[in-house]
Amino acid sequence: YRKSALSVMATHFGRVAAMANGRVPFDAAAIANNAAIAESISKLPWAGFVDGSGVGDTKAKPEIWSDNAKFKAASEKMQGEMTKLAAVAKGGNIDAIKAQAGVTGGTCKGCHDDFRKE
Ligand code: ASC
Repeated sequence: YRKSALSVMATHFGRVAAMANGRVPFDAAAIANNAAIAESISKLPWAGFVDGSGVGDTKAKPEIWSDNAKFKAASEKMQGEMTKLAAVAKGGNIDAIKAQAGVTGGTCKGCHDDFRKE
């Protein structure tokens, strides 16, 4: 469940990032739609990090459970920045979207650096 939710979120955030980076032509409606979906999905993965589920085919590091307050804080930071991205995306200002997409992507990376195995 958590892998699926993170994968769907990454797909929709990736569509925003691709337009913010200029790899895909800017489309205001598509960027707002994808950012809104990424924001919704950002709330979902966390219920999947059940105690004892850090075994088997997973990149989840044990620190998710041993330092759970830090993990929770990192996940909440990302959700907050995803909410800001959805709001900015609605506004349609490409420079503001670019800036916020960078901040939001940084919160994805920050959590991966600490809590995801290579
Ligand atoms: C993505 C994605 C991530 C983040 C990260 C940002 O599109 O799937 O995990 O952005 O690469 O640094």
